[in-house]
Amino acid sequence: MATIGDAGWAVLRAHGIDTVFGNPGSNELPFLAAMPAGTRYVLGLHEGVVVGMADGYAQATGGPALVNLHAASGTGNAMGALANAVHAHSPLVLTAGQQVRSTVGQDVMLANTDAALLPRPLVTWSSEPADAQDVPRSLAEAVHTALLEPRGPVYLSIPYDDWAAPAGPHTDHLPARRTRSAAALAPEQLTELATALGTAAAPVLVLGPQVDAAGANADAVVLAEKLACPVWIAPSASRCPFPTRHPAFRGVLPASVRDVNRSLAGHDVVLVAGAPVFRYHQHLPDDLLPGGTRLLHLTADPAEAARAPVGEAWVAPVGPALAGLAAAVTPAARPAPPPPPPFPAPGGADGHVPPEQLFALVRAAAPAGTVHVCESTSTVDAFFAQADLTEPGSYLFPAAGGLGFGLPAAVGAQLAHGSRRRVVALVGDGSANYGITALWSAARYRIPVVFVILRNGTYGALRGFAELLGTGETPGLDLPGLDFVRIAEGYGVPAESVRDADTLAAALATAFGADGPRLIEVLTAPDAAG
Ligand code: TZD
Ligand code: CA
Repeated sequence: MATIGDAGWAVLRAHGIDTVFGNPGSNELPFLAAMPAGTRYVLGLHEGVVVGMADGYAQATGGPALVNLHAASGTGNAMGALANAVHAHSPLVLTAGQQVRSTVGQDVMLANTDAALLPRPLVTWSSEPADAQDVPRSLAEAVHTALLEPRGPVYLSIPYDDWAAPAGPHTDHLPARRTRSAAALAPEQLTELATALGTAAAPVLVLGPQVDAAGANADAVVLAEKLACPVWIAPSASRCPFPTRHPAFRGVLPASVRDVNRSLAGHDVVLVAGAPVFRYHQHLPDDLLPGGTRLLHLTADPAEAARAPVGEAWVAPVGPALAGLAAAVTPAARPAPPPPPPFPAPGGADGHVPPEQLFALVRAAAPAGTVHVCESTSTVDAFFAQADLTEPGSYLFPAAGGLGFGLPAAVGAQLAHGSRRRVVALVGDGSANYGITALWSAARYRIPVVFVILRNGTYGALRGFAELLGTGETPGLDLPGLDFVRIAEGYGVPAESVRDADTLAAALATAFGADGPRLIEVLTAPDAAG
């Protein structure tokens, strides 16, 4: 007789789910025992890493990723990483084991009373089936909800005695069910937007992560070329939606009201596509937009549209909308922007490798199509000054700014891409610690990520903020005495430390040529070793 385990897994496998990212406890063992042959279990040693790996995997494949957590404590450990996945609109299906159904009310050890409440308000859908027989349908609902626009993580708590229970009637229909997001711009809406852009004197595009997630980067190029207009990446970029060496590319918009206003000066029409308006960070008040500027906002996320403080919004999947706009706009009579100057020659130094020089060396060493998972918070501008990113999916950054994404997401993305694309993780010596156990998973499963740790001995970005906020020298900003070579070797990843450009170039060549993970610690500031 079919069990809940058989019926539940039939649903998951029907959606192409053949990988589980997890960290198990007693509540989860019956779920794991029900895993069908051919399913891969990727063990992460901390739940932040488990969710970070799944997030990188889902962003690399575009499909759902299944996570299995241990009750309340496992879910709690996962919350920071979950915030990133929410803002990345990653279709993660989080499951957590629950104690035996009949005992939860007594709050026995490892029961999670009110389990569905715990991950809210981060997830938009969270549930614990009211009966074992509803588990397969609930799993289907979880997958559909995660995948329907605007996409995002969902959570399901499942009592462990459910898995071996007999499946009820009506489970046969579940695996074949599909739900589709079908909304699109109406023809007259497309015309309205195309006319506003086509008749603008000086339009500008501001593109966000949804464009890259939809693989609409080439449509954005056509639109920018027809409009002969500049293109920015929206503030607090978590993906790269536009080729960074295209003549129209201007970089990442700075993340303050004042600097957005200044950067958009002189433009009468701004199209923000696939991003919030705006994901500000530094609080520098000013007018939201230059006087007289009209802002058009295109997003797949109704909440993003509703909460924006300015602009007119259209809610639709951005991929087809950009393709439609690219086809519909009248080409402008303006001259196209000139080609970009050659990459600036980054300065070198004695005894350390400044970040911009490091990024130039990575560009020279990385094979075409390399995915850059970045989490080095004070060096974002230096990275984009040296970046040559063309293919969709070439750049990932924690979408909610929650550190601990970089190392695990790189492992998840490399697992998804296999031998088709290489992944390099460019991670600060602060950020690395929040997801450090991802190194073990990379070693354990021979996932050939090139890990580069930028060691400046400090929380550099916070030093920048200390200047902005005038808080002076505060405790908790320095990180002396970290040795990433010994840490990496302890987790099973071969590593070396470098402090000059030639040695770094050689180390990168070796790492990109390896068939397993490698870690390179780079001293990026004079006093980095502390
Ligand atoms: N904890 C978590 C989970 N997320 C955070 N964003 C922070 C703390 C605060 N934080 C930042 O926002 S940036 C930063 C911290 C601690 C410094 C990161 O240091 P790093 O990079 O070494 O990775 P830089 O280039 O030295 O800033
Ligand atoms: Ca640092």
